[in-house]
Amino acid sequence: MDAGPLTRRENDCRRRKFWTILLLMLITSACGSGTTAPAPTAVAPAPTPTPTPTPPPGPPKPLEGATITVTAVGFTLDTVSASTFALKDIHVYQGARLTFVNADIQPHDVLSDPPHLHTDCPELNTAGYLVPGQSRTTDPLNRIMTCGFHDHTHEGDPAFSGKVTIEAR
Ligand SMILES: [Cu+2]
Repeated sequence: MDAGPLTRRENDCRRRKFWTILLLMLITSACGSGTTAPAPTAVAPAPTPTPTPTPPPGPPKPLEGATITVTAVGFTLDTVSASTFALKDIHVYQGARLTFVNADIQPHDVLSDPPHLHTDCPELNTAGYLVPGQSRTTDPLNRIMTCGFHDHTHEGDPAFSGKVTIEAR
């Protein structure tokens, strides 16, 4: 092969080739940039702050005792206990006692359920018969159970009944 200086013809050929290639490159790059959509920037999702779990309100603490007043229209739980519990769902700690006060002008007879039998919670029967103005405290409620109580002089009247659940400490 002749390694000497290129002929004019060869030179022209090279120049044409060069410009052709350059033109093709420009076209492809133009096409490329025209059709290629910019790659979507991957947006890192903002870290979701872990919500601090609100502890569910636990059951209210059982009472150390409660006072129930008997009036002409029914039983009333003392206001402090009533702020936490309903008369029909009193919760006390094991060993607690209930105090019954007869604020009526009639006698009342506080006894354990079941009506007529009064056998479920003999501890409650200590309250028993109360003349007007009299009050009495039950024996300690030591058994883990639910005790219903009622006024025997108003047997079957829901206003003269209640329930206490004894819980372990
Ligand atoms: Cu009874």
